[in-house]
Amino acid sequence: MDENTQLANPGEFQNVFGSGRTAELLESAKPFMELMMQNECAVREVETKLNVLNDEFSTLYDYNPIETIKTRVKDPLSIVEKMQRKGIPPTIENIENTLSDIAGVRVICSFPEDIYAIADILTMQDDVKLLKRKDYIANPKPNGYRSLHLIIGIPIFLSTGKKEMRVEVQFRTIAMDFWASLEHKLKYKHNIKNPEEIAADLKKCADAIAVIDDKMQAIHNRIERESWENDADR
Ligand code: 0O2
Repeated sequence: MDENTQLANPGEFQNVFGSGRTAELLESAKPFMELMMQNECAVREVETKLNVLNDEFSTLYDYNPIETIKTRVKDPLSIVEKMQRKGIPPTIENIENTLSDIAGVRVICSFPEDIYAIADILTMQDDVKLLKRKDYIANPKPNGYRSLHLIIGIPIFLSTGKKEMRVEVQFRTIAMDFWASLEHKLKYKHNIKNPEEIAADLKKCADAIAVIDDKMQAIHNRIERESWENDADR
């Protein structure tokens, strides 16, 4: 258990769950659990769509554009913290209307061109709505962060009918993901002597990674082209 998830006073747990109101408390948490379940389902829908595309590419072209798919549903504490940061009371209705990143899918591709190809194919599907697109690859953040972010609307089918869910889909190359994981650590370590120096080093790495990603793309394209030409000559 990390320091964020520790109860301020361990006795609180006893007070809450030993108060004879356990059933009532669990009942009142049901709408929130329902929201989390629906977001789990939305994440699974998107993951399945991406796996289908990857399988199709693998069968037709002997090529996997997607290296890895990581999924997560934002944890309840982070949801409440984000609502507090925005100054909005964390009711179910407010959470649903405000947050677009409760359901998150991260798609790790080998090459930058795969990112745009898979993002386009996904958003062209007729049950997927593109709600927002932020291209931090074409326009990197000042710290060097690069990724393509989409917010998509996708239906899930419940016993009561269809419900449209929002899912944040982040696309990155393997190298961009490697960088973002390390950079993310910097945000949560508060006992570092020279964070500015590390941030400057990370920025240099991000720029070097962008150059390498482009070079790897060019080599990959050349291999594909030459092997295709050789096959055509035979
Ligand atoms: P977690 O734990 O990854 O979910 P918004 O969500 O729209 O209110 P914002 O900043 O406009 O906030 O969203 P944006 O820019 O689309 O970024 C949201 C997510 O992208 C972040 O989620 C990170 O996952 C990732 N991200 C954005 N900028 C950076 C960055 O500079 N470094 C790294 N490592 N990741 C970044 P969360 O909510 O921060 O956390």
